[in-house]
Amino acid sequence: MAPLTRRKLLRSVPALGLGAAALHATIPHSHGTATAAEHEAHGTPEGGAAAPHNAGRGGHAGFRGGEVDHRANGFDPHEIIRDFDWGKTSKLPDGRTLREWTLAAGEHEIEIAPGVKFAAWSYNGRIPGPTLRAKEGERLRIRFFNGGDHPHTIHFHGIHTAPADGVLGLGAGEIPPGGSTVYEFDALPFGLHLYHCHVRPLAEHIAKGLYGTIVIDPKDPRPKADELIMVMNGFDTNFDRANELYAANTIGFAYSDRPIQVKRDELVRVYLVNVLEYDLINSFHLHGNFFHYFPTGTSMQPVEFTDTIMQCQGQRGILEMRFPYAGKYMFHAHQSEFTELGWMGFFEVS
Ligand SMILES: [Cu+2]
Repeated sequence: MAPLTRRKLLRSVPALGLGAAALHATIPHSHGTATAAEHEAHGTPEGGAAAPHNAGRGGHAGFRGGEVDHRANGFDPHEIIRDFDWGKTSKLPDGRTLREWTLAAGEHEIEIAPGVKFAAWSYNGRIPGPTLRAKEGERLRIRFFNGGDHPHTIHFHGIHTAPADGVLGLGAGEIPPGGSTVYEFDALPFGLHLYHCHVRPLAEHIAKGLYGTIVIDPKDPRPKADELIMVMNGFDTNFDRANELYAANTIGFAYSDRPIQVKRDELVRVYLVNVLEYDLINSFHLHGNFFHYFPTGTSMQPVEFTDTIMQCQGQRGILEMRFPYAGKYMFHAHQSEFTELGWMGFFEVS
């Protein structure tokens, strides 16, 4: 008999609450306390199960049983969201700017939901990795050190030479444990790009957490805004190549527990990237407002004014919005299943 999976349970159980015991038994968890799936099941009002302690969320599902220990994880989604790493700059003989970073791959256990541990791989100890920020046309140099127990690389999206591509058989190829290399290329084209490990099995190397974003500002910069980075991801906690948890910036419900503070009428710019493995499509839906959408951020002209966009893995885009009214406005994947398993949050407009 084929093993019972979360997906099959979601299909076969009309109300999540009824499936709580089965989910608890199915999804491995490291602690004696309730799993995220169980929290989820109990917290779903439609399930008619125990009343959620997070009723303050307006009836939306969440994880019970405390908060993730961000300090133990070594990163906090509330800091990652506004953390852009401009690197270290110097001048090249031809007058151009050289911008440099050091990225190290490593392996460490993180808590992705209260009491749910995950054996993660990361760049610089955080998931997503640092959000690198540069200006169009600069020279970029990234020193890579592999501090993990498996071969890894960094494959950057962008326009560059073959040896800088970070794949097997080109340039330094796969970097063995303890090894290092340097990736160097021009910051082109302007826009929003991603980087990730490109060692096979690729799905595992990405799903473990080896990815991040690079933002290249156009020479004629975008208007001043409150800028946010959101990397849509998920975690396969029982290695069945299906995700049990979904999030923006790794920790499900983080921006529901503590909404993102923004100002009324101020321009908000969201750099949105989808790195989600195992699911074909991800999406972003905003409540109470619309946004302009710039796919890949490679044009200054938006292609759409909408409240919902979708991205397959590797797709990304810039969202620009202003909130005309104060209050709390939800955002989430419009796949309800992802929402209920962590990918949702709030903007709090003051
Ligand atoms: Cu890797």
